[in-house]
Amino acid sequence: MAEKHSSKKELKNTKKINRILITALIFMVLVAVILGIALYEAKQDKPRDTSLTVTPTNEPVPSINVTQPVETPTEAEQIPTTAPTEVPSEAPTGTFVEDVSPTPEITPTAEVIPSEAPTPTETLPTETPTPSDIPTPTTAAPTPTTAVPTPTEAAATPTQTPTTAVTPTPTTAATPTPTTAAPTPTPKQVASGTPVSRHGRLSVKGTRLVDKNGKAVQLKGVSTHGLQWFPQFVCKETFKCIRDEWGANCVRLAMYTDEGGYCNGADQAQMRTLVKNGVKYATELGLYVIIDWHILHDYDPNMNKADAIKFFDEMSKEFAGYENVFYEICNEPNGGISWAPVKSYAEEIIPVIRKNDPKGIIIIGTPTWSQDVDIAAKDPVKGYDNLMYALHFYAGTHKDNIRSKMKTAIEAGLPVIVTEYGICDASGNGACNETEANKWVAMMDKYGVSYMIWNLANKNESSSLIKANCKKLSGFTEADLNQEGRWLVKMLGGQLPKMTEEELKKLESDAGGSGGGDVAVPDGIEKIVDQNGLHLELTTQNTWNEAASKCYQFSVLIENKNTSQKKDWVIKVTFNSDVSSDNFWCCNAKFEKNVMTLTPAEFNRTLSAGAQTSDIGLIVQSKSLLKIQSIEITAK
Ligand code: IDC
Repeated sequence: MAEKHSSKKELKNTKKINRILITALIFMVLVAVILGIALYEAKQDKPRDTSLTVTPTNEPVPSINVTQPVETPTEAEQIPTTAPTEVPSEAPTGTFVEDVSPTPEITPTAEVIPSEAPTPTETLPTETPTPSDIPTPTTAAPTPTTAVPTPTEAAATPTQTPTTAVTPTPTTAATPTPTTAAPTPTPKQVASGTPVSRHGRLSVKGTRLVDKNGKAVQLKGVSTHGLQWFPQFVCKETFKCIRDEWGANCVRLAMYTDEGGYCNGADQAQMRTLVKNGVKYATELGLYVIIDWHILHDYDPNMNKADAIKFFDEMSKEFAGYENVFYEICNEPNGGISWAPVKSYAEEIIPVIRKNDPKGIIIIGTPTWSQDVDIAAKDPVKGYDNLMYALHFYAGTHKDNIRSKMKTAIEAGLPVIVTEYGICDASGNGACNETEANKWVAMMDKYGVSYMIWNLANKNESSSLIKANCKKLSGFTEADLNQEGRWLVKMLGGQLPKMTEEELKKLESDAGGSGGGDVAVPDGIEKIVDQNGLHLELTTQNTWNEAASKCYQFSVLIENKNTSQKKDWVIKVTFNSDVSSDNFWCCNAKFEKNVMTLTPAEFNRTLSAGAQTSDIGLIVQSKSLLKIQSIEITAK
């Protein structure tokens, strides 16, 4: 039984082992099958990566990629400018293998490269490309904003100077803000050098200025305002601007003697330095320069003659060797002073200058605010070369009557120079009269007369070229200039309307000759009255016929002889006949039939004890010869 039991047990064990073996065999077969499949598959399959979009190939780039360069410089300036159609050789080429969005790396760059990307030649300023200026493809191409030449860059070189001194043509303005259309005419022609380098020392031949070659020249320039008030414009930057941007060839330095000027409180050494600096700047820039002893309220040049002698002695010693310096020995004698004392003053000053500077041109002022050139012409200073005589006008006030004086003087052989003029009225203020100014320019050009405009400053008055709110010293735009300044730039640029031959002839015949036909000055028209402690002088400066009218130019002087201040003076003049006027300065004037009433301008309203006012003037018209019936002066 035990054996039976044991063999049963053995049989059971054997079966168990067999089952295990079979299971193991099956497992191994399974493993082998799986491994086989795996190996097979490993042999057959490729790795998959669905994110990959480009398969590198060595194929040529399809055309689609040519228009969309695959290189993506982030900055426009990194783009080679020579050939946006060429793909750099190192650039990865590629083909789209799946319809997937391009990754940032291959974003088409067309929007980065401006489609009209400027080529190097387009972006260069057009005037003078030199090979070294042209950007090479390897250097950064200029971006359109910096590369497009601005008008300023395109402007002609600032060293350009007027074509000839006869008709200076300004260069294009190198103003900093050309978009505001500065009144800067384009040059027709550009001459090299400066006015002085072209023309050298000027001299007087007959009635004209001629250059070193004997060729007639005209100075067309600008006068400063009183140096004691506006010294800042004695400045090389400003002088360069008036030469290059406006086309002037001369500057006048107006050194006032009175009104806080050289003989009336100014630091004389400082003033002389300022004048010398002005001459220095003008000389460095090749401009002609006039040193003006600017008498005005001190109406008789003999008043400050001793100072004048010392001043001109020093100046002519200093500038004897200069080719560009003129001496103007007295701005405007006035106050009724006649030619004789002015002439005798000139005869004292001229030898002082001549002893030092034998060649410099000397300009002599004439009576009646430098209007009486016709009178000087009858009795000019003798014994010296290179003398000229000043004629001044303000186009709002002085018209045919003064043009007639100019014509008369020149026809009598007097060399006339307009060292000062304005296009407003004689007060330096009031409305500008461009029609009359244009007539003046036509006449002066016809006779070859030189002219310097009043004034290079920014005072709040019509005769200041620059607006009061403009603090610049150069680069003036149209908006920076007053009407007179804008007119000047046009005029110097040769842009005034041209006169026809007939118009010129009429102009000359209107100016007549010999003073335009004097009307007799009626008896008693010069009046001196003393009333209410006020001394009044009403003087006839000039008389002439104009159309059917008789014209009388009066000057008025008032002195307060009271011991107290007086203000709001009123002068009432009753004539024998009806009178009218649209030309008065430094006062207000009303006309009712035959009564003329004069009242003050703002600046001469108040007269302190002992004070005088003398710049008042007016031109009265009447149909008949005038006589004064009565005059009265009152004040508060
Ligand atoms: C004027 C100035 C003005 C100043 C006045 C008095 O424009 O600002 O207050 O002188 O000094 C002249 C003179 C010139 C005058 C000018 C205008 O030569 O000095 O300037 N003028 O009145 N003569 C006729 C007119």
